[in-house]
Amino acid sequence: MPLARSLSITSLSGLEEWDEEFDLEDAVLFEIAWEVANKVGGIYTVIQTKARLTAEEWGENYFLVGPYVESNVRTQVELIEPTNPALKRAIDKMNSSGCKVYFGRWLIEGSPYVVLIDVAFTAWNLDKWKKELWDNFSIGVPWFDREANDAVLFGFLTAWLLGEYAAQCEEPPHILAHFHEWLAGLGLALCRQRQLPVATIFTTHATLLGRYLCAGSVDFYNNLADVSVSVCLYIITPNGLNVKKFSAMHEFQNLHAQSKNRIQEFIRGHFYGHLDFNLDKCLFLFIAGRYEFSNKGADIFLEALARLNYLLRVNHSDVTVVAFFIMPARTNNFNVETLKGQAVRKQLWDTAQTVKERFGKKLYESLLVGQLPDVSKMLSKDDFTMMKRAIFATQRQCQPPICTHNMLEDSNDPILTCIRRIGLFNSSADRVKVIFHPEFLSSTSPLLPMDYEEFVRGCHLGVFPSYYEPWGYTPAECTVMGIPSISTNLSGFGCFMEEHIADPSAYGIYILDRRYRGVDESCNQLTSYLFQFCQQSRRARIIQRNRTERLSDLLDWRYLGRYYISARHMALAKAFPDTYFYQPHDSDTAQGFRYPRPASVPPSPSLSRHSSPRQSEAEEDDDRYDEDAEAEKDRLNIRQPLTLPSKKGPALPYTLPGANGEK
Ligand code: G6P
Ligand code: 1S3
Repeated sequence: MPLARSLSITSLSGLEEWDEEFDLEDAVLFEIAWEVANKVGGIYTVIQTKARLTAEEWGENYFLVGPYVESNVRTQVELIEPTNPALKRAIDKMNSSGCKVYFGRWLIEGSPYVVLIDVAFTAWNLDKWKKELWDNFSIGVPWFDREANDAVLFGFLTAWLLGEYAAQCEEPPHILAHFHEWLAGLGLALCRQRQLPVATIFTTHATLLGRYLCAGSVDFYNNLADVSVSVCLYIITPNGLNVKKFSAMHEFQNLHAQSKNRIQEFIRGHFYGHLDFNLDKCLFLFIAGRYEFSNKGADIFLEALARLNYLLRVNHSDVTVVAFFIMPARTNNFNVETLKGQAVRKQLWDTAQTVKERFGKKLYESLLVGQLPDVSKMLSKDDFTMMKRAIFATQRQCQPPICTHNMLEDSNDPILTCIRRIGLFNSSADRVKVIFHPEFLSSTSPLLPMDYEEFVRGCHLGVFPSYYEPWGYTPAECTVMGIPSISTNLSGFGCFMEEHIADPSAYGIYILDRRYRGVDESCNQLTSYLFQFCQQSRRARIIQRNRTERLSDLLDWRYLGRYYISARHMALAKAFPDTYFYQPHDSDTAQGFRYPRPASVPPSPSLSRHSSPRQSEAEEDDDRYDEDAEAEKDRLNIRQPLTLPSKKGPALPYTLPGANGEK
């Protein structure tokens, strides 16, 4: 079996190099999660994007373990014979004992091996395993809770797999099992209880308890001390992404322009008959994610939009804001008015093309005979009739719709109810328009045929004012695409960026204070961020996007993967002290890394509050400037040492607010 070797992470355009001496010998890594090849939420993104780096370190000895879901396997997994002889024997043994376990390659970057377990096939064991759970751990599972039942089956089956694998190895194995979130957590408890020779890691993504507490009427953060939990935190592992680098440095700016054009096309259709605003001065804002109205901050975003609408109106701004809400809810498909909008736009386009062709033909014929055309005769009566009819079709008796779909619970829907209360109805006088798209985006949609990435690239600002957000991939995704975003100091992402960037807003990373301010104050802060953003010139936005994109290395797994790597090495050394020795990284001072303010931002603190780039009126719409010189200036200004982990133990990448008892 080929030996997996330890990994050396080289420098990422200036971020500190990191090299850990650690020979993995013959260790085998099983990474276990319900979201392996099975997209439910953010954990899928963690596993899927991290796979390449982990596969680079562990090679043939890396196995992801997840549930077998036929529709996913058909599109994402190539089933093959197990490559590792002991694993093959273990899988064969399980399959001859009433289980269905599959082996394959997950067709993503890094092509990791996957072991997929059909939990439903072994449901005959459920009662027995639930009893065992009660007898040994005093854990009772509700009778008909599908999610909990799946967790029981998955937990027992993964523990069975690990035990069987250990039994099939000729030499005493060095197994490392990494479990993600409670849905996989039972496997870990069973490994301990059965005393399997397995080093274990558990990663919580904090998906459940906090979410439910926050969504209730508990003032969560001010009452944290009263919540009875026993948590043993050890390493915080920030979530990374696979950062795509383009050979042309500013390709992402071109992609922004292309995607924005496509969103503008959609807007032309959606607002047909009411296109009384300048699309060139129109800014696209969006919020996206799981539909949790207050946890995700959709509530304060709407309130801030109402205030922004007022500010733009009283200041006679020529800017129009279109705010998209992309949050899936129960619907009966697209509504007629929305589909009609796109049909009307298409008809106008077709009419324009027909007239253009006729016009072009006449022009050509005239030039062929050596004459300049008589412009007054270039369009016929029929052409005018056709154009008038197309214009008549754009008449509309109602306002452009707020919601693109027929909602099943229209009258109780929190977003729609709030919109009714604040009165943002897409009227002509409103400078802020709202579009609620209660379905995730897809490139095959007849309405807005764009996938999520294309859509984000075309927007100007992502707004994620979450009240509960363990990490939050949405602003991170914006950052690596060079799109500014608003997050909060109650999200893992916001805290991480606040810790690592001296002046985050200068880089287009606005971090809202939802921890130390009341809701109304946070809402005012959000309104002022939005209003400031609307006042930026195009050139300022371009500069800001460049700065945002420059942060992407910080969010790359090639940089952030080190926390996972440290955790794995620590776990192996703890479980197998005779074979592995974990030497924490050679540094005493875990000062952490910080991006300084961009060189081009004025140093005065009063100005730094507005440190998004601002230009004079004359420069307003000039989108050409020396981007490379700007980038170079900032690059030279960056880079301070990052030291991880310290001798006393792994350095925390950042401290959660309140973690040191500060108020
Ligand atoms: C990119 C393109 C420019 C375009 C600009 C629009 O930078 O390269 O050609 O003018 O986007 O920016 P805006 O913020 O107005 O969408
Ligand atoms: C969780 O998924 P969620 O959307 O339920 O895990 C994600 C990955 O760690 C994290 O980004 C998110 O904040 C959590 O909430």
